[in-house]
Amino acid sequence: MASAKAMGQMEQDHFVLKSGHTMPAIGLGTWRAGSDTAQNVQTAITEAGYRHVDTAAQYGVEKEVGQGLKAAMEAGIDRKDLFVTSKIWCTNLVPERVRPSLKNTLKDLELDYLDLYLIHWPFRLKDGAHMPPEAGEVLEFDMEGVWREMENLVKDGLVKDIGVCNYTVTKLNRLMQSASIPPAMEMHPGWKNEKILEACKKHGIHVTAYSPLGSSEKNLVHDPVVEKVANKLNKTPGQVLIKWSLQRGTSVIPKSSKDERIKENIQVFGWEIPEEDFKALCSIKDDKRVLTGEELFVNKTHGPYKSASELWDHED
Ligand code: NDP
Ligand code: 1BO
Ligand code: 1BO
Repeated sequence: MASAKAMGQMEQDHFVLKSGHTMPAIGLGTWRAGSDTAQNVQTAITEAGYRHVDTAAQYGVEKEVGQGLKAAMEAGIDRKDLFVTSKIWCTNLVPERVRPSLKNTLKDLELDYLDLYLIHWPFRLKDGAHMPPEAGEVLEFDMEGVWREMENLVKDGLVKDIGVCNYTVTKLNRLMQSASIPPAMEMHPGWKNEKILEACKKHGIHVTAYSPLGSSEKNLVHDPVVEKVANKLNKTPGQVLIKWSLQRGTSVIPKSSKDERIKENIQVFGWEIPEEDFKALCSIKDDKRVLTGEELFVNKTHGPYKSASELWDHED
């Protein structure tokens, strides 16, 4: 189990990726960010001090994120001081669609490069696939071919780093020859995801924890253990959950559409969760993922994936 002082990274407000590039430890999440996204991004950067924003083509808010970034840059923030992540969606996971997808994302974000481009999920969907997918809508995914095209984006300076999300140890091992793979995985005390974290650590690969508060569905801010630790440390439950992720050595991308929470969620430096409280948080029941992928990729009758367990290579 990760210790309270994972890799001595306690007070670090950034991580250095294998490529040598720096990723700010706290990023603003933008999934289901809603109509105030542009304003939220601007506030996060210009008022709360965020320098990292996580988005995705599939979130449908890249244009709004772009407006927020633009406003922040007009207010004097340099592009080079920002870390912007986006993700390629499952319908575009064929080598010839990688570059056009990135180009669309850059156009919507009004940027000329991304700091990090991620494979959103390691499954390919047919255009217009249903939820759950109908027969024949989950297609074969040429993981190596797509990855080679992602590497070409790095070579051409369109993207600084590339990475993956929602991978298993099995799938990660397939990509292990590649130099730099920062993955994003669901991680919070209610889903610690130890196996992939340990596998990445072993290979020196940095991990970002997504849904660090347990997302909307399993929000852990009212968990009694989290509340108890928060009261003891005179912090909010959200801050305790975010700090827990940082102390495991992961960067973290909490989402909020509320200015006061956006500000609260980055006030996590200059203090620490003591070992005993960290352990208490780790003992919260490690139930199951919030994001199982089932509704996106499982067709119980026709497959190719007939259960969530198959999506995760039976590692859960
Ligand atoms: P989070 O764990 O960040 O939780 C967000 C929820 O918590 C919202 O309902 C938000 O409400 C609420 N919240 C935020 N701050 C606080 C606080 N301080 N106190 C109490 N409640 C709070 O969930 P997400 O699933 O959004 O994950 C974060 C980000 O990770 C995503 O937005 C996305 O960018 C990324 N992600 C990536 C995935 C991938 O496959 N790569 C998958 C899932 C997420 P409100 O907005 O009203 O404040
Ligand atoms: C459907 C996208 C899940 C959050 O990244
Ligand atoms: C892999 C990291 C995602 C951060 O935005």
